[in-house]
Amino acid sequence: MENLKKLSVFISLVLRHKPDEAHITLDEHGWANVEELLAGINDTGRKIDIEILEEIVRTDNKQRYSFNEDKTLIRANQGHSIPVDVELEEQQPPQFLYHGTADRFLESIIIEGLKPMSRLYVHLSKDEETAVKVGKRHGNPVVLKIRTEEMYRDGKKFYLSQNGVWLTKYIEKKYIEMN
Ligand code: HQG
Repeated sequence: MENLKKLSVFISLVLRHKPDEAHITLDEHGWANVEELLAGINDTGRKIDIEILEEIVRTDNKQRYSFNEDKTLIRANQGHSIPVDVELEEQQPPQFLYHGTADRFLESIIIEGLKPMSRLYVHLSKDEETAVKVGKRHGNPVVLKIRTEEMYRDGKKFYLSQNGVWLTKYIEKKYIEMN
């Protein structure tokens, strides 16, 4: 299990940020060739085969990855830092969505708004509990409530990833609830 987790972290690095690490490339839609990925991962000294990869995809706690229909291609559903287009459909968001962050970022967020930083989008959760978990990854968690319906009415675009994460390019500070 521990081994699967480590492999999954590595696959997430390869499919979202650094395909070079497994000596592969992604196409414009973020797809990696499964055979190339497996060979590339084995080249790094890690041990993986298609059964292990399928298990990682099936059991991932956030459903981070998808295969294409015939399982010849695989990609991360969201979270990329490299510019790929995973063909997300625009969606109307609910009235509010939540962004989990750490208290040490607040000062800067209040001045600059929420930026995607190293990723392609700002990530938002539909409930506060999930946002707390996201914030904890960075330190002492703080949850920001975002007036997403108002943003949408103002023409801002929203996308919902395959695995239920809401994405938008940038959030001006005026849409962040401050009380
Ligand atoms: C912060 C995980 C200073 C932002 C999660 C966040 C998520 C600012 C950090 C996904 C800022 C970026 C993404 C500003 C934003 N000044 N800090 N102006 N604007 N920030 O990791 O949202 O497990 O890139 O608040 O579940 O934490 O990887 O984004 O704290 O869905 O699948 O800059 O990653 O999923 O951090 O997490 P990240 P995130 P996985």
